[in-house]
Amino acid sequence: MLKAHAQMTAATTSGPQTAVPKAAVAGVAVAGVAVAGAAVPMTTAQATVAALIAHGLDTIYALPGVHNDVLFDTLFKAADRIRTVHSRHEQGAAYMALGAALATGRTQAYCVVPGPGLLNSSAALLTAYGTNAPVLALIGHIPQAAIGRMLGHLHEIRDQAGIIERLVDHYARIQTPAQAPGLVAAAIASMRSGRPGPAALECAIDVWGTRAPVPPIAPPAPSGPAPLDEDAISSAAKRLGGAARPLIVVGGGAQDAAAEVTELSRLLQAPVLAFRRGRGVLDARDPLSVTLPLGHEEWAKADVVLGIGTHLHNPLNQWGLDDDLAVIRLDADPEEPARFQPPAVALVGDAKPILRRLIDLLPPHNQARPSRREEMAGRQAGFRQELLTRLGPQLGFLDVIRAALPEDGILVEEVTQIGFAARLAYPVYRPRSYISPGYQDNLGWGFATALGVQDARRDVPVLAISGDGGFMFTAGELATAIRHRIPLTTVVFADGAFGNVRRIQEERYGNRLIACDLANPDFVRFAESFGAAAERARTPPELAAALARAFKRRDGPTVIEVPVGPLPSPWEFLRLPRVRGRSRP
Ligand SMILES: Cc1ncc(C[n+]2csc(CCOP(=O)(O)OP(=O)(O)O)c2C)c(N)n1
Ligand SMILES: [Mg+2]
Repeated sequence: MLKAHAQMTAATTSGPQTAVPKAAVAGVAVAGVAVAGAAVPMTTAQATVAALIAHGLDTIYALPGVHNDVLFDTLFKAADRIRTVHSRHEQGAAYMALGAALATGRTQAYCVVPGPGLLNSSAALLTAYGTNAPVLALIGHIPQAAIGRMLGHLHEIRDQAGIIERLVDHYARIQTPAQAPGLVAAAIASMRSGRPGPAALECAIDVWGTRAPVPPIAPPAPSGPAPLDEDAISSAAKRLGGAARPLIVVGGGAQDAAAEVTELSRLLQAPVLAFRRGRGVLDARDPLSVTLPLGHEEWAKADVVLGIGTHLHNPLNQWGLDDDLAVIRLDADPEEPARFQPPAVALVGDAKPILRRLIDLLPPHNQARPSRREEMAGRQAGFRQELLTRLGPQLGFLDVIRAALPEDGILVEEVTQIGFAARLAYPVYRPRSYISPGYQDNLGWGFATALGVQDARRDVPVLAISGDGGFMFTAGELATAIRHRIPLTTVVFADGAFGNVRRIQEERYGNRLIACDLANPDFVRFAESFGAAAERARTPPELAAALARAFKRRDGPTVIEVPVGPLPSPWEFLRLPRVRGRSRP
């Protein structure tokens, strides 16, 4: 459901964001961007940029064009407060904003021209929606008076607003300078309230330069703690405390509640299952931290499950439910808990304060529990052995990647054989250090998203893994990495195929291979031609040596090509059978 269609509204308050730069709100000019102490004449572009700065944004990922020239000229003048990082294709700009948002948890923005620019960025916007990432899209428009008239203006697209509104929950068009700060504030507030996610603001080519008095640009008011539903939390505490075999399942919505999830897991001796976006919430070195297969075994035996910030897609849709399993849902989106079927208890709001209260209320209800650490450590060892037997080649590479990346190094995965195996076997130690596309699983997201991750987290090494298929979706952004000196390391596993598709055709379609073989460039020479460092590694030890060299370079990108043959299928570990009663469509 749409949160808002705020085309004509101009709200003036906003939700929480990062620290507010003082100079942006002190009533002084900020590098050519006037920031109001009292209503002062400003252009729409100036008011918009000042509002972005006031909300703590320090970067905008962008690809320019005539519709946004005035905005870019304003960004030029504000360059000491907000960096403009330009990409080579709009999908690159939007994926970079997405990566920066997923890595930091903070609002990030991108700006593109209307029509084709918007559409070029749309897969990233879709993935921002799917991963609940606070990505603000600033989208240009044809002249205000011509909107909707189909007069054939440059980049005109029928019902641009309607298209955007299908992609994001909050959309508005800025039509005057005075509206801009309020609309920016409302967009950012909407991205951080309820289910977080992207928002979009449009502005017409002739409106960016319109000048008019703009009221003071307020920094976002700090929002107080949301009220807690004591009854629901207490009921959850009773059920969890009384559970013989509790299980916790975490998704992306639990990333900022790692300490609470860890404490709850210890109190309940409950395993914590994460598939993609919940990885790292419980440190993988904790034996109670499980991926799909062990989580599937636990689901079969659990009597109470607590799902935190997750759709519970695999368990509910594939593994099944019965009356012996009580499902408690904690979600920021009030509509989520009952979507599949009404839960035993619904907890709505931010995971962190709700879990903190749950932990306070739990002890009187919690039964004495023997430690499960030894049992789980034994099962983890058995599972690792099984994976080594079945997916040995993938694990060989993943092991050297884990050893090379420091504890807080970030892995950005892709829809590729090594990526699938990473979901099962790559140990994640910290929240936000494993970046996954979630349920969109859109091929080609990885490299450009990882550029945004590395751009926003210049303090840690970031590693992108791609297949040869996925890498080529955005490989041109190597030029962006060079231009903006982004020290990302990318490992391209080249099997000369859309390998996953190819294997399905071999196994399920009588080996009738179609549209799955790839003609590749020499990835080393390709990367070098951009000015990137590049090398080829054929074995895990060679990859280890190449990664050590790559992580020492901090002034530009490295591409490592790893030629591989067909890799063993991970799907027996990912598509797991129904283990409980009825399953629902
Ligand atoms: C946007 C998008 N298009 C198509 C697909 C379908 N798809 C899933 S995996 C895959 C092949 C991946 O090839 P590659 O990146 O080389 O990885 P490999 O399986 O060979 O390791 C395709 C085409 C998808 N998931 N997303
Ligand atoms: Mg491939």
